[in-house]
Amino acid sequence: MNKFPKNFYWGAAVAANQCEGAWNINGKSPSIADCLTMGSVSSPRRITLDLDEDKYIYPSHGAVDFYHHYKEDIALCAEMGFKMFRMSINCTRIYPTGDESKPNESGLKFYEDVFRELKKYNIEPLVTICHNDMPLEFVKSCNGFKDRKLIDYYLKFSEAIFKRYRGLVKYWLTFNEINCTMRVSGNWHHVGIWNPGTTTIRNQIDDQNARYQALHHLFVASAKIIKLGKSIDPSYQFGSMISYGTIYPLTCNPENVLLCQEQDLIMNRFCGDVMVFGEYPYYIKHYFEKNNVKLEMTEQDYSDLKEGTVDFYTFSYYNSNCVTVDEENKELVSGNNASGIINPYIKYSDWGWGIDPVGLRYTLNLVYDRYKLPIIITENGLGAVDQLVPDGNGSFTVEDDYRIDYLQKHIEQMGLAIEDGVDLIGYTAWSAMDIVSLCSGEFKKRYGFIYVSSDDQGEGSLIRYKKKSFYWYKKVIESNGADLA
Ligand code: BGP
Repeated sequence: MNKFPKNFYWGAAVAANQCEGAWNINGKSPSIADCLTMGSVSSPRRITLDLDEDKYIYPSHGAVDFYHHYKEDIALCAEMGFKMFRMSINCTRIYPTGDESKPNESGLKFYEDVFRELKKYNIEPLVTICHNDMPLEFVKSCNGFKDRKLIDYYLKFSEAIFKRYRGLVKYWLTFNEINCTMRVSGNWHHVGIWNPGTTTIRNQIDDQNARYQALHHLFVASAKIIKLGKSIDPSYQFGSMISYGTIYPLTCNPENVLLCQEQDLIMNRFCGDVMVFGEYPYYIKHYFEKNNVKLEMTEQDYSDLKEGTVDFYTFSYYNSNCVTVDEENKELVSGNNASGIINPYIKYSDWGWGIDPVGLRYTLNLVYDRYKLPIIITENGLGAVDQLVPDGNGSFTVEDDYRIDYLQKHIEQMGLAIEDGVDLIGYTAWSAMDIVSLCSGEFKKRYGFIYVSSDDQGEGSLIRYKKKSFYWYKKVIESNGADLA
């Protein structure tokens, strides 16, 4: 018997600033992503408030030029049999600096064309309203979401897209990986806060109170966007988007278990709790008190949060991590947005992220048990260096068995979670085609089913090639997850 439900949403994801390129044309202004330089594992991406294109490479500027290749890319996704395509809208194409009273028609038209193209192939878009983008202007004028006025900006932007894309889009996510704001690194990517002295993504100067205040503004914006969306089209469905950094206690020492529980609540559950239940949970009040965080919240905020809860729950899952109270035992490894202690039971990717498929089944059960909402896994995949080789038919391919292995094992665990009773309705792997890496800016950290010829110098023909995983995923989708071989 097939474990996956009949209308399961198989697909993959991208984000506007990581794939589109065309960073300054047709009215678009620079976003916070456009002033991040190329980096690597050893040299972090710089944040340059003033662009210096002679000195630095800015990977988002050209990216893989989805802006001009979207028809070709969507056709390839359709060939794999996609049912869903997760993408984001870059707000700096619509209200480029934030001050405009009318949306930029060229930006609106671009996404309309993309949605129409998806519709042609019966692919359902899943649209992230804000995926690490914001007019750079806002960082300079009001330090991003620290300022309440950004709530109105995102409402204005959302109203324009909700009205324009009625009938073309049904599923929306408000803010990508909103819980990353719980970490210092979230300052730039997630709330557009820059404090004097910050030079790179990895070493940001933090004003904790401002960051949490900004997060509160994100919650309120998200809730008001959901209310607004439903008033424009009651059939719109909204989801949360949580970066789930699954955590284990390194040993069964009760102190480790307690530490693990605390971190899981704060880092992984808090934001989901607010978005699903519409209120701040009990444990965060204590955490804020302990850390001397004082937030400004209005009565209206409380009712907005209550009235703008999500319809489904989504999360990204790449790796798991361990925690311990033992000071001696602290061999650190990285991971998506979080680091932890090395786990002797799992293997690690070339970028040091722990590969833990069983952790995905565990996480699915955790979140379903808590929220009882339909779930979509909106990101999951393996970043690796790929080698282009002749395919024997006059073109090129990548023999990416390591990626197939990663995805196959994760999908297997998804099937088991469905058997456990979890209401998993979709899976958008990261990523459809190779795109710019968020953490390092590299092109060589590739996730796609489709190889895109571009390199870390920002050079390349941008020709698309089908990897071995492309054909494999096509089979997975055709068989609705029954054939994973
Ligand atoms: C998530 C982001 C994505 C994506 C992914 C992989 O946190 O939502 O935008 O980039 O991580 O990370 P990276 O590209 O740094 O390997």
